[in-house]
Amino acid sequence: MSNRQYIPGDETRLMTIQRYIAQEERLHPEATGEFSTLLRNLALAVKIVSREVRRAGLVDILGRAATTNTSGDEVKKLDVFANRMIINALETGGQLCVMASEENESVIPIPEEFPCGKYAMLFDPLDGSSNIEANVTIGTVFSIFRRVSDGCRGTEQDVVQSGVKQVAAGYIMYGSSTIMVFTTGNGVQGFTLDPTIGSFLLSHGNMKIPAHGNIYSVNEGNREMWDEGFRRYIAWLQQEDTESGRPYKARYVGSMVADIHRTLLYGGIFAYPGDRNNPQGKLRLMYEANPMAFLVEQAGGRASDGSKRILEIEPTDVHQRVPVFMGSAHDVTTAEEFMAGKR
Ligand code: AHM
Ligand code: MG
Repeated sequence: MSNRQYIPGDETRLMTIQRYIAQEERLHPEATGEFSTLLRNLALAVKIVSREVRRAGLVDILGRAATTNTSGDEVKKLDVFANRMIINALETGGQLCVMASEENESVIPIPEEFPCGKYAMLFDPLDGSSNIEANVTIGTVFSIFRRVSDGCRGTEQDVVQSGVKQVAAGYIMYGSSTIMVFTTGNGVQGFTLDPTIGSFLLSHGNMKIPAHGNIYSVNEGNREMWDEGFRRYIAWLQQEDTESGRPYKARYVGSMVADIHRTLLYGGIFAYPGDRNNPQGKLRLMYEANPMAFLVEQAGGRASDGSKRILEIEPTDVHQRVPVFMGSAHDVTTAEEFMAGKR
């Protein structure tokens, strides 16, 4: 299949998300079209979220909503809007059997009046929400599984599956442009929103992460609370050794979507380790770690919880957290070696 990229000015070579999915479906004669409809509906929802993110400074939807989410984090109004937008756009289509959102305590059933389908979707509607008011990049993360429960209306069983079972995952980053990056298990593709025509166009075909990089991305304010192995690893990255490309550069946006996007493009390592106060770290397995791990692996990188593959973790709770180390294969392996006391 041709993943030819959009060259600005060459309007004859546009590859939209729809065209890409249609091409993919032709490789699977058994495909019913349900999945492409699901992605189309998601793309529409996030275009509207993107519009609201861009207008956020102009209208009075910024600021704290009077609530906290199930993980105890503060919820901002844009989170509430994005959450509602995605639910509304996807519950009516007939492709999903159930949803789960980082912002909702319980799974989100598909109302009886709407048809239900064979997929289950989890999402973090606006990740990096502490950055909203500073006009810093934020994003949406999604993860899609096949229904495994009996019956048409899904249950928690459908959204608490191990990451290796994901059929698709991706993120939408609301940065200087809006980009949707996703995988269906056949490489990673990035589509940039052209606001003048309202379409996502292939801009980053078959993304590959460099085998090693020279950037580390972690909240170093937590250093004192980290395990000794990880502290030694970061200290080692900061030592000068021109032959092995050290010292590494430090880059940390504090929006996982932005930090992972940069890591996919430039390589290096993104980490949110456990620490003595939060042994499982901060990031959620089902909403953040699994979808990003699927993307990073599909781009040729590695995603670990410190000792094993994130995608192989058997989840027990839809909101559980997990330590995260992902990025260039070489860098993640070195971090694991330090944490295992081998270096
Ligand atoms: P959120 O889902 O409440 O926005 O939290 C997740 C975010 C990630 O995007 C980011 O990697 C991390 O939290 C940053 O946390 P910290 O501020 O502790 O560095
Ligand atoms: Mg969030």
